[in-house]
Amino acid sequence: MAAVEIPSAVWLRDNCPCPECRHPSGQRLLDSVSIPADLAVVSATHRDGGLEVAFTDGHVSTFDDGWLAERPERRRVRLWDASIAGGLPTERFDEVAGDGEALRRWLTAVDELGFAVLTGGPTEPGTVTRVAELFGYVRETNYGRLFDVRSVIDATNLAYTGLGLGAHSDNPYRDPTPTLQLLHCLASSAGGGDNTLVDGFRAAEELRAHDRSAFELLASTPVRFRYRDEETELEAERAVLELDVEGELRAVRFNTRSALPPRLEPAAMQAFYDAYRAFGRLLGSPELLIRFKLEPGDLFIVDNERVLHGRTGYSEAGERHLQGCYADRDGLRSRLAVLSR
Ligand code: NM2
Ligand code: OGA
Ligand code: ZN
Ligand code: ZN
Repeated sequence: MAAVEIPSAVWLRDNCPCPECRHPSGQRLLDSVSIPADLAVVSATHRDGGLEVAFTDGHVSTFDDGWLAERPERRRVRLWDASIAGGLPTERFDEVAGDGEALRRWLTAVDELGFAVLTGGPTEPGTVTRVAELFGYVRETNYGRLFDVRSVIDATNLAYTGLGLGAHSDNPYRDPTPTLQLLHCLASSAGGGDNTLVDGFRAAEELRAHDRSAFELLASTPVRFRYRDEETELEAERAVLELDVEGELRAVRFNTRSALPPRLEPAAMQAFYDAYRAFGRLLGSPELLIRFKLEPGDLFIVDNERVLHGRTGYSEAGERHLQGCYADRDGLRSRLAVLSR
């Protein structure tokens, strides 16, 4: 008899796989809360690769050894820096649109690196939402189901000017913040307008390693973000660095355009700006940042809670026109998981 460690009786009873306790859909029929605290195991017998357990409530369950040994896998996060520039995660539009394996590779890059590029696509308006629909659902916002990024008169957002934009995440003033952003290039004959990307998690880890108190300050100081125009008023408060229960990075939110003035005590103010400056400098550092020019038909997608994007300024001569949309990461991960089955 192999030695299989028996976890708590309540846990075993709660996770009984028999048809009385589990619906064929995989959902639990048994009410976990109704299991008495004093439930005990009467006997446990190992046979045929499984463990048969009898409980004091009269129920008998059989657990597969392999299932008992399973541990949830941690998601693979691959931090990157400017040295990735020679080999950007890139797929061809036609392949990703037509073939599950190319789509799976593309989505894997987004999942692990927080961004990916698609080249050789059409320059037809609306392509960006078509790409989002390959893996999930478009997240409609006040900017529309998709939005045109080009220079306009009376711009309501700096994105709609020819100005350069430093590394930022979009819509930190929204709750919840969209977790994915796609940008598709329709025209790029204007001089300038290169795109930039930086791994916010990589920059934050650098800060954690070299200036722990700055890191902790950015993870614990709430920052309010706001966007306002004629028919919209959005506001949300979040730390620049958000950590999960294990202290691992969960999200980075950085957008100097829409951050409201911090209202801190004078001593805290200085420390906050020092930390903010240190992080902002890392986000702009040539060791971490990549820069590339989208050709008409090209597109990139970023995990908007991890990889920050920006652009260099561009001239009014020639044309630069992108279309963007938002989507959610859960849909992408679901599609990736199904493709990986
Ligand atoms: N646009 C491009 O989050 C932001 O305000 C950045 C977003 C206007 C949808 C720009
Ligand atoms: C945006 C943005 C970058 C660009 O629209 O959110 O950051 O390349 N645009 O114009
Ligand atoms: Zn059962
Ligand atoms: Zn943006």
